[in-house]
Amino acid sequence: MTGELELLRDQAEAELGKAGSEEEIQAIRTRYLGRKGLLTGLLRNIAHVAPEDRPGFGKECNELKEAISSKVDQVLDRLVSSQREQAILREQIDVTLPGRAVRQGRLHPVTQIRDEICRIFAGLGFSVVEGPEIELDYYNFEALNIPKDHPARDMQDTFYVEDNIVLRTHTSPVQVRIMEKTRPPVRILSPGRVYRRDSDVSHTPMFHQIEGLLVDRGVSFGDLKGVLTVFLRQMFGDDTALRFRPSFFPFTEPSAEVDIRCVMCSGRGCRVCGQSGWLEILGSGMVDPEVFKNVGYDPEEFTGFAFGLGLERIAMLKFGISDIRLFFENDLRFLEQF
Ligand code: 2NL
Repeated sequence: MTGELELLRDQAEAELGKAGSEEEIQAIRTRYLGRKGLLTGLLRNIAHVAPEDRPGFGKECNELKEAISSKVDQVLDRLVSSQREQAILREQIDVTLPGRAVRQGRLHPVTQIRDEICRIFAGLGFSVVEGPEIELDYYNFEALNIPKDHPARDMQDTFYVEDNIVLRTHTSPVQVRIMEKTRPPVRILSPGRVYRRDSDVSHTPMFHQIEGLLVDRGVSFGDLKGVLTVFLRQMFGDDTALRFRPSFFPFTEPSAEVDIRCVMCSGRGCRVCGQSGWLEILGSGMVDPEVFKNVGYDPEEFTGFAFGLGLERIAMLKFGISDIRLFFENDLRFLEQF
């Protein structure tokens, strides 16, 4: 190797030995091997070399080029892997640190009760239906045999949107709409929000209701008692005592309210059941023939029963809650208990 080439090699190796960054190493590659680099410059001077020495000179130049190039690669590799090693040390993760807890959500107690009731009635062949919360006076009252001057309209203080438009006071209008559209047999359950102008420890202006309706040929009060008994025993336990009490609703005749033995005191008498030993759970009855006429069913051909219950009331009894307003405050300390 000529002295000039040896000098170039030693110089390149010395510079690479001192290079501390990727940029410096790349700069060395360019300075020696680039198009305008030192080695390329030497090769361009081949004209000044004696003709017989040219093949040897060219070969040596190429060998040096290879040597510097692989040295640059080697130094670069070493730098990259040592940087990587340092990064790994720097970014070490402490796997013993406690993790961040994921807060688990849960269903609102009223939703839990709704789902449970829907599940029980699904097992009895009922399907769930829904309808508008803003309702025509006709579907909320008129079709249900509650005329304009009927005292029931005072019993249920109603939110009026416009003259003939109300916030529904029960979910019965959903069932009226279904009956208008379909022929019996009908077996439906209508859960949903209802609205009444009322507010104290046991009333909120919005609450949740479920109503049920079964219509077919030959449906009797015995069917009403059978279906509601199966439902209440599944809901409150197999040995729950029940009683059916005569009552009145404009849309059913005869009508009955259903009580269960008090879940708090087992009938001995307490504050929750007003010392009676019984809790009123739902209202029910045989659908009034007037309602059937309004939806185009022949009351001589079809009979049926209907019932309605308030979900917050059931949830209060089931979970032992004394103030209905707690359901709507969204206080997690309350909601996380269910
Ligand atoms: C209660 C009482 C009741 C009904 C709701 C009903 C629906 C149609 C026809 C006839 Cl479409 N009746 N529903 C019947 C009896 C009682 O609810 O205390 N609810 C909280």
